[in-house]
Amino acid sequence: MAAQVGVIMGSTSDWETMQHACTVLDELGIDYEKKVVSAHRTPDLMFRYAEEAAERGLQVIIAGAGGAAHLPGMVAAKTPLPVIGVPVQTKALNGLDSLLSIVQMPGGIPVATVAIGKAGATNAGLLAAQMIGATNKAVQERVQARRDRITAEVLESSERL
Ligand code: RP5
Repeated sequence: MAAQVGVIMGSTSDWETMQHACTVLDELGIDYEKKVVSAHRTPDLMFRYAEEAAERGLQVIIAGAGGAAHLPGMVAAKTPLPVIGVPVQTKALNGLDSLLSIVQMPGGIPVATVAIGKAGATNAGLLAAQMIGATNKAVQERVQARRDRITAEVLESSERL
């Protein structure tokens, strides 16, 4: 089946973080593609990717980057699709640089920004699934089943204290 979600990242070094978005999409049976697209190192590819994403059938883009993290915002500027931005944790500034670069978009071009690092990537996968689930009952039910499982695990772990 054609990919519904595009997972892009500025560098292969971002994969350690971005794999967590893909794990969630795998778990929920959502088709996705993954690719390195860099705002600074492959700017022409970035514009082409963003411009063609909607007509290729993608429904959501998850974009992760670190440092001067321009990828999510620039992609958002060139596509009508919702873009979820994942701030990758950096060594120099712990990802605060990535977070501020991604979250502080000017009014008019939104990027749905999640937390720094693994939790953010996981939530980006879930958020993409929830967006698709708004018009796809089966996906929505799988997201709910995942939540129910987490709730049961927490209640059970509390019993073991
Ligand atoms: C950003 O620069 C990437 O998103 C990555 O987080 C960061 C460092 O990239 P590498 O030097 O590891 O390729 O564009």
